[in-house]
Amino acid sequence: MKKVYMCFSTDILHSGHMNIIRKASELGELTVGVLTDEVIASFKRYPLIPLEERIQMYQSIKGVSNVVVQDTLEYDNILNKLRPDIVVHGDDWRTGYQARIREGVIRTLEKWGGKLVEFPYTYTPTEETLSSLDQLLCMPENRRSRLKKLLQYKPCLSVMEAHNGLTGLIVERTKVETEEGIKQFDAIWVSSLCDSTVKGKPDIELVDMTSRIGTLEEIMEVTTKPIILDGDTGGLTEHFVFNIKTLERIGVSAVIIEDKTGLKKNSLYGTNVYQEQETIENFCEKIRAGKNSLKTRDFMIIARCESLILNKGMEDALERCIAYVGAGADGIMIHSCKKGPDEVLEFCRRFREADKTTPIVAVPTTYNSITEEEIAAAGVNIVIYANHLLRSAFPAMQRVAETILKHSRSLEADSYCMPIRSIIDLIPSE
Ligand code: SPV
Ligand code: MG
Repeated sequence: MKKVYMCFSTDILHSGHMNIIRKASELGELTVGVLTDEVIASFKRYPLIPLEERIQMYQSIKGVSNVVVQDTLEYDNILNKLRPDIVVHGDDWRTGYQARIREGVIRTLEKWGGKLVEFPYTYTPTEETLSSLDQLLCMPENRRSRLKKLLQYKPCLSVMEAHNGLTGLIVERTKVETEEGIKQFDAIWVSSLCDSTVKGKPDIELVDMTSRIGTLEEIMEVTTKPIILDGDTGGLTEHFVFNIKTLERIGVSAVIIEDKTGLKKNSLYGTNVYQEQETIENFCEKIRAGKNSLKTRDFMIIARCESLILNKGMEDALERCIAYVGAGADGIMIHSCKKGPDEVLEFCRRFREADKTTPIVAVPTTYNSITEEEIAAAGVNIVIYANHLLRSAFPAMQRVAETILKHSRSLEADSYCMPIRSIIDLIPSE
């Protein structure tokens, strides 16, 4: 009997998968390879059903004789081990990064005269299927836990700011195809700067938590990705412990609080404005109180250190971050408003000498020539693009407003605007 191999990344089986499994099992003894959570997270969303359960799921399907784990996106290792006569796949993987994987399969099979059999991919999910999957993904408990899981499986997460439903949709849906696969943002940053600025308010904790939660709800309504909230200073500890419970309950994954006290101003002012840093002792107390008020292990409190912003030096930054982790912080954010990445890179190197595992967050707004790969190599686990959707929208809107004023009509501005049809199609009707 011929040995047949197929690999799956899906955690939701539909009739298209079942069809192809049935056809594959008719060719011989079928072994199904199940991709690890880590591999799946590297090229699409984090799986809803963990590896162990997916293995059981495939084991119970009629026609599947064996189930094995495939721990790379490429098939070479597993094929060399199993040496199947036939590999089966849908015929929908001939373009983009998948074409490279397909060619690898053909090359490896050639070594022992094996062949690739491709069946037409027959399934088009209905709107209902897609929307029920989205509804599952955005349930608070599913969304909340996903950031911690992603951190386990990806060396560095790419996070983009959103400040309302529309920008949330952009972060949710933007995808680009690269050599490595489909790239998309891993999570959403809800920035205090952007949330304040869109309301025409300064970034001084003037926009209160009720309003910030309104923004979060608006974004959550239309997205599924995990959310990191910029919690400013966290406010009074007595208020922080209440607010954090609300954030956890509604499905936010992490809050980042900064070690400032008094009237908080935006960090990108650097030392141009007066800013008081909180004592290590008081800030640690706030972290401890926050951690004690949590109900789940999913929610992360990330401590943001402003020592480099305030020119307090590297030693101060290191001492503080190590103390914050000691107080229970689930991650640290090191901020800098220098033009180059050197001080952040030095911080990461020295912090990693003392602490190999606590996630480091960086916000490369001013030192923006560094790539995600470079900053990840220094030990950073989360890169936040903190204000780019707002900063790109503002000049576009201003140009249109000026053009209309100048010409006393909108004709000249039309080429700067999205067609009406596209704007209507942007938002699903249900
Ligand atoms: C924000 O986005 O509100 C931040 C990051 O706190 S920064 O503006 O760089 O301080
Ligand atoms: Mg902020």
